[in-house]
Amino acid sequence: MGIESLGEQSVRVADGWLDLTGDAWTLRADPTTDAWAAVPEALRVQLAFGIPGTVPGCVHTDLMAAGLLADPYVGTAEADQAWVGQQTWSYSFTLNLTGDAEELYADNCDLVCDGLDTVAEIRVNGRTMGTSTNMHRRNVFPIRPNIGIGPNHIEIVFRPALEYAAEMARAVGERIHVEKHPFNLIRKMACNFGWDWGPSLITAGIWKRIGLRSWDHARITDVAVFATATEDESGDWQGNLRVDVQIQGETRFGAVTVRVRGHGVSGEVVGAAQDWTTLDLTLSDIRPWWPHSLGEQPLYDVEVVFHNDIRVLDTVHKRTGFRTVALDTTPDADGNGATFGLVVNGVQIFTRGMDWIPDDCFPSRITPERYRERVQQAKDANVDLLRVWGGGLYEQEAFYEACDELGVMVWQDFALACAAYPEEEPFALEFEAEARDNVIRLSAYPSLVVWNGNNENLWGHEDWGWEAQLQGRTWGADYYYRLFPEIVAELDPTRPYWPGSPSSGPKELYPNDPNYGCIHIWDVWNARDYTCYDDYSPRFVAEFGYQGPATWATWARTLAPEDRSATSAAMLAHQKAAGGNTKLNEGIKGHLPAPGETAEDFDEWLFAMQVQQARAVRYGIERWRSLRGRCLGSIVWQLNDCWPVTSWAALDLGTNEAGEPVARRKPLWYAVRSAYADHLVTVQRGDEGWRAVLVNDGTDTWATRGTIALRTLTGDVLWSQELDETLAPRSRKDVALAQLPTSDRTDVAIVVTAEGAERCVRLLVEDVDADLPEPRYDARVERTESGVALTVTATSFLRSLCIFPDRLSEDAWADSLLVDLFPGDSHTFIIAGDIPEDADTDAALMARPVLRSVTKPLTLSEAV
Ligand code: BMA
Repeated sequence: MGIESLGEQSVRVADGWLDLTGDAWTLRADPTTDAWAAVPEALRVQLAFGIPGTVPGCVHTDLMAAGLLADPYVGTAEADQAWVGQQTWSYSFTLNLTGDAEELYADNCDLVCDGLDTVAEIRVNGRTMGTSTNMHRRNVFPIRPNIGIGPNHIEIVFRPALEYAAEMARAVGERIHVEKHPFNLIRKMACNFGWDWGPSLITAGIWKRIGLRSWDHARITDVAVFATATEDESGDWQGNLRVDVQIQGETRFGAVTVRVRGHGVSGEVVGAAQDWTTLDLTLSDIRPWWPHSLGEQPLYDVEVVFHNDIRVLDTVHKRTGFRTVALDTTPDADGNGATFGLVVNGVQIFTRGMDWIPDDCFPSRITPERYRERVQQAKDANVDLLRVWGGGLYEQEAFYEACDELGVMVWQDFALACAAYPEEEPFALEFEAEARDNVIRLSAYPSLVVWNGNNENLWGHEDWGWEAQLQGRTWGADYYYRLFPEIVAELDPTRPYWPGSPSSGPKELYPNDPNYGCIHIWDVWNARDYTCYDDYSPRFVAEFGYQGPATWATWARTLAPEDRSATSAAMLAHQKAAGGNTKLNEGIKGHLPAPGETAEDFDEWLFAMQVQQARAVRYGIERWRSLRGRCLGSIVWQLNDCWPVTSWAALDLGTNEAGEPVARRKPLWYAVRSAYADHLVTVQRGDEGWRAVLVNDGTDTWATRGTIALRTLTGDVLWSQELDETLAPRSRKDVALAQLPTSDRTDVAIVVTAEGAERCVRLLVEDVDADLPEPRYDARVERTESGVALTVTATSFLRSLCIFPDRLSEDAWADSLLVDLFPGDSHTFIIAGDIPEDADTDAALMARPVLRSVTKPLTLSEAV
């Protein structure tokens, strides 16, 4: 048949693609609207005449690039920028077509827009070609009859998002939502309007790829790829591939060939072309795709060629991996609950997850490298699943590509969160279109393992008084219980669907029931102490979390020196949670010495609140893993941030000297890494007193020896028992303590050491009540190939020893944090980054505020 081989890249050959991304666009504001009065006077002339526009991009990033808008991430700048979101903006481009332009000779020429944010009208040479009101879907506008030789004016006009939402409120009635703005009345990333960790920066622009595609007769419009794996009796894996190809135009005499290859195997199947052509292919001896916690991530190239006997008409390339995913929801024998666990290639796993939010308020500036770095940071913290939260996006391709390559599973929410959503038109059609679009778009990625109906909308309807306020209006139930599951079943039968996070499954069951499905736990943080995690015995926790401030280096670029205190106006502008600081202050009581809130206390405040955050989340994870079996998943709210803020995130988002984004690790990131390690040792306090729990989520048997001891903080061993346990893969074991401490002694800790796991040190009382001595230690700094090595040898008990090298060099970070040392113990921190080599720096590395541990009070000076 002579089909050209196209190599690895996803390229089209048989039709013309003219890329329109780049910086040749012009951005203008419309001076004839009422909102124009809000535009700062100094900017009016420029904005009416036009400034350079970049695509993909948005108005905010273009204004910043032109020097017309302060960085909203710094200080209180966000507060003065509401005018941006209120304007009508246009992006325009002049396309010069010469007489031999392919676009003019093809039968069809389409303007393909992968993402328009949001209320857009598309004009070509002054004529309206179409509109779009949904940021989450792709648009294709046929424009062939409207272009000609010479200059062609392409213009996309964006109306203000809130104006459109107000129109929708008049048309279908208001609906209850959290936060200030009615994000539920427009199909735009919800958190763009402000969230309890994010600013309100209402964007507009062409946020994804745009281009012109010219084609004759017929073209491929969509390709869906579904790859599953089955193991035969001899342990060989078979790959099953289904490819659905949608073709627009003339299919007669055409054929579709699908070729798959990789890792030494290849296969091919040919079928007659139809509007929708479905081809199945079975491959033997494939290597299955696994999450990184279970194995490797072999990926296979899939080439889809639409052709006739004479030539190739269109080609699409995809990449996939073979694996079978399922949700185990087997009912309990007593009928009072059900399992809820992910099963990959037949293996039931305990999910070690984190929730993912958009990595920037301006998603168009998230590069593939940045996605990859963020997913790598998650993987490095032993995270094997990211839940893409419904108040954000169906992410860009590079996110899923990184997850595929790094073995991080994705739980994808449909993009609805914390609100009632109307079921009337135009919404019903938009939801259907966006669901179809994204289910197909993301089909090939093996990392994507679950589709989920929404975030907290079922719970809100049940528990937050929505039912009364709705007065019979629609709220989205039809989407979660009918539309989305029907679309997933029709277009992607290889993936499980769950109605919501949280949800117990069937409509009749209370959505946040700990005996069923997935739950969210938010009374801890909002109202209760974190030890109340012990009151829960859930099946799967899809959200729980605790706030803590960003790192010092991130604040240093966000706050002027005089604003660096817990309660400055600028700092509070970066604390978006209702009563956030009060909850921090209340929550720390009884655990850690409460820090002051003045500028002098800023170091103490950051340290104490960050340690509290890390401990609270670690406490929760250890509880869920200690229940392994009944509980099969933990998803921490949240991995990342979209700007510099005090939030639930483990990674903050700041910038470096070059203005590049940097996600610095907060102490929580280290705590998650420890708590999610394959081998976990934890000490839990139950009704019968204390017990040690060993958990093995590794792929191999874990045979371990060690001791369980009661030690004084001065280092004496009061009693100890031997530990000698063998744990099968994916199992846990309770180990009773031979002697139980009789009272809550303030001077002792239960210490469990087990080969192959991090040592567990559990004080019997909280730090505020413990006899924490004044810290004493020896320290030494060495320069090694892997970085600066700081070795600390304790001469007194050191509690939660941390090093914050970002105090000395903003890009520096340590390999470990939050270490407990008994007298005589040593620990070496390896510090990466640009640390100056001089005596003053060495001295600084060995003392507060760079090196520090929990003391009573926190302000106590720490001796070297
Ligand atoms: C849940 C999430 C988010 C929120 C978080 C912290 O409601 O789904 O909406 O940011 O809690 O409050």
